[in-house]
Amino acid sequence: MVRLVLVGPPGAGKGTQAAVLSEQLGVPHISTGDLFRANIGNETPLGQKAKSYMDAGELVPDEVTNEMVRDRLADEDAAKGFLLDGYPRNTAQADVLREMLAEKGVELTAVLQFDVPEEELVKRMLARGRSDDTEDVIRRRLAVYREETEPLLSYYRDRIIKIDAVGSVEEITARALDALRD
Ligand code: B4P
Repeated sequence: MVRLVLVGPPGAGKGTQAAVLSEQLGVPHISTGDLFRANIGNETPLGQKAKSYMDAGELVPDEVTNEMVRDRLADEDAAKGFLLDGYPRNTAQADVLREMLAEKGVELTAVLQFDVPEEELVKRMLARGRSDDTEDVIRRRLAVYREETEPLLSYYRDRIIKIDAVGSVEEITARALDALRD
């Protein structure tokens, strides 16, 4: 049973790899970005709260995000392990996750850090062209990553595994699976 977190800057390919890895490892892929986008698409109150933050490249407030993840982790399929993609994104969220897991008597297995140079990130996101992938919003998301999310690298120093995430999707999956086997 694996309980993994994927950390990396926006556009690093967390969502791309999480989809493949969750299938290979047989655990659900839980993406806070996808959950927010589904709520926005369905015009739920949660989606209405999240939209303005996402459009501006800011993090959605922790209370909203943490409750959404708490509900998702309570689903039956998450009892057999999970792959969290895009959560936690700051140390306050990481503290809440640690408490949620402690209540279940478990811990994270590992944290995979996806490493990609900034020019490559911008290129990938501009090519993806999601509504929050304009140049200004991308720059803001990168700044938020450096300020808010990068501190997680030392927070999780005892279980972090750094993956070179430049290369083909298949190469990166193979690197991640190899690293998890070591
Ligand atoms: P996310 O949905 O998490 O998206 P992301 O970080 O921008 O992208 P990701 O790293 O998953 O890259 P992808 O695989 O798509 O976040 C969006 C927003 O949601 C945040 O800005 C924030 O507002 C909010 N949010 C989410 N979680 C939150 C939280 N915990 N707290 C608060 N707010 C939160 O790949 C990017 C592109 O690269 C794709 O086009 C892909 O095809 C391409 N690509 C992938 N792998 C490649 C490779 N190997 N080579 C070339 N291109 C590749």
